[in-house]
Amino acid sequence: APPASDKIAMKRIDATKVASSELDSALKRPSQKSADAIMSICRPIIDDVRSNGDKAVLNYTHKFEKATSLTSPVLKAPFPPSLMELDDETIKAIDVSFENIKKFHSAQKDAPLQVETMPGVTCSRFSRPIERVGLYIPGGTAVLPSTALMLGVPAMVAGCKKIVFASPPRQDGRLTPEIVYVAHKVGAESIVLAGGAQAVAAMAYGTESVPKVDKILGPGNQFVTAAKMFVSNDTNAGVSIDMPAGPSEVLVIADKEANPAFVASDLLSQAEHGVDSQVILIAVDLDEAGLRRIEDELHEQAMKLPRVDIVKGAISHSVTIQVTSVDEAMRISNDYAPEHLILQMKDADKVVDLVMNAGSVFVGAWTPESVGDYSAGVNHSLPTYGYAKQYSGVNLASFLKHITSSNLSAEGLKNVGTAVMQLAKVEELEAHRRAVEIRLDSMK
Ligand code: HSO
Ligand code: ZN
Repeated sequence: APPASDKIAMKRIDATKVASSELDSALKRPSQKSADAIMSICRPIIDDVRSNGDKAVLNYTHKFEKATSLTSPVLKAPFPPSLMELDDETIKAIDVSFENIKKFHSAQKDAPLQVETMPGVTCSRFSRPIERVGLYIPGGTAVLPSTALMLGVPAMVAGCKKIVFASPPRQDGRLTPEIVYVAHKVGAESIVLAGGAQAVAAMAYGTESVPKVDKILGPGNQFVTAAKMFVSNDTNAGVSIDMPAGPSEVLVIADKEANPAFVASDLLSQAEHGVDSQVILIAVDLDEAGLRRIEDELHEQAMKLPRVDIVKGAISHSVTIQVTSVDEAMRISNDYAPEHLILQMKDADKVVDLVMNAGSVFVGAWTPESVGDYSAGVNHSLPTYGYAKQYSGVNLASFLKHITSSNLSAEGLKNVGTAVMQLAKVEELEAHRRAVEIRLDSMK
């Protein structure tokens, strides 16, 4: 075994022995930079893009991405094949994932519904696509064409008329070809070659060449998140967003039956995302030897990873919590509301019934989170930072509006009119009352 000091290890907390406040503080997400500080950087960028359009966007891309050869901030479809040259294995992998994501999201279509609430009073609901959507694909330490799939495919399935991608280009001014290929497959009309607040502002307000969109979706760093929050609060922009995004996280619940190597591999696959990622292991009824096996695996596997330095950062604010029952594990998990919840335990599928708050659940030994990150069909754009308590992950409905309609017959108006007139009277809204009365009188 390596000397204790060099070991990549999560701290341990025995939930049966500590005060609940100690448990709470161990489960705190790593704190974010203050929103004010971030906003004071974003605000001038947003204003600049609003007033100076393409020129401002291009300037920021030259400055932040060092892509100084770029002469236009937008790549319009049809995208040249030379920008999406890929090897066969990658094309196959994207195609398989595309089909699975498409299948699962197509199945989320809900049929229009119609209910007669009283004889002659018909209420309906139907959905329509959001017309123009802007999909942000982060750059940074890892390129994520999978995120392009997770946002682009549901937008396509929903029938959004205008799909705009935005992603920061590489220094040579190009995007990673996988992203262009996905944009092509989902029928995107253009790709904004920019990142950060400048990309968000361009899509929110539109520029000479960037189309204004109605909703902006996709994860990003704190600048992207702050800019999304800002534009969604600006009534001049008339744009909505998917959800606030924070660093990625996973919570694994493992019992004695779990394979320690599998458990460690899942913790690490999330830890390698970023130094601010957080991974939590809840060990149900594991003895010292059982905990050790997972910890040794974690260290050994981590040391072999190319991103071991990032892993070390994430592990430094991660924790193992020892509990004695599945109920206790689920209580803690529901309270934490993890973005990803992995159940590696006996009868894992039955435990799913106890899940109240989580972005996406991975059930049993053969379901690593990676399958959901890429290819199974579920979406990987999920609520982080405890927002799984009130938000759903990206899904087909994220790209739709539900519209209701009512259609009454004369008989229907007779049936419901009395209630309407009485409530209008209570609210002292006489015109409302008369709109019914005038019709009832006309029937006499
Ligand atoms: N686990 C990430 C998604 C991702 N993983 C993209 C790999 N590529 C956040 O859900
Ligand atoms: Zn991942």
